[in-house]
Amino acid sequence: MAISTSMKVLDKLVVFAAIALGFGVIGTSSSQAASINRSDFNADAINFNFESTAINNTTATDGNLTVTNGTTLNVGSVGYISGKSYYDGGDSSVIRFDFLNSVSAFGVDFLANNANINLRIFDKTNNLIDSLTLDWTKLPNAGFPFGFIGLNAGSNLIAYATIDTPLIGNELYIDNIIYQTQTATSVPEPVSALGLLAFGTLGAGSMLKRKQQQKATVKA
Ligand SMILES: [Ca+2]
Ligand SMILES: [Ca+2]
Repeated sequence: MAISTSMKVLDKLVVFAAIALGFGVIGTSSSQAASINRSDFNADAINFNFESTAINNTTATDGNLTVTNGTTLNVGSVGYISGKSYYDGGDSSVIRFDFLNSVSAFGVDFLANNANINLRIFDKTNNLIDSLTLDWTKLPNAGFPFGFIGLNAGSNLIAYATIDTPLIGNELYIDNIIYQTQTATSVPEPVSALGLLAFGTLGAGSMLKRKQQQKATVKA
């Protein structure tokens, strides 16, 4: 009786701990996310400009990134858009970017109709990490304002992203996608390296001791 009651309490504690942990992770990723400029991406960030995609293709991919829910078109150079770009299709579709391997930061150039531009980044369990909306009235080229929009999650959490405006039809072209993963730049600290060395020495020492004991046993 007592055991089953304490088991039930334990079960509840585990559930509470799991919920607390889940909220903690979402909270951290949200607070870490921030807008990012193209110039703030790493030198080795990957660029995708749609030039390798066939005109009228609804899917554009570089292997890791796949863009869907629109069409590849050649509209020439307007703002930052040049050569082939990707158009949302003149309907209510929302352009989506899926990453095979999650990335830490993502951004894209856009050419939009007169409407605010919204970028959202999600993790692989469909949690919204962050959302960024740009005010079109503060962008150049009234009529079809253009600019760059990007979000930095701080770590490799971005599994997919979406870009859209509140308009339906003739609303959004994108080009020059840039994304990066956060590379592990940390090196082992001297203290932990020393600790490992000490552990290794201890291990070797006790092995030697064991061998000596074994020898002693054989002799006896
Ligand atoms: Ca292009
Ligand atoms: Ca749309």
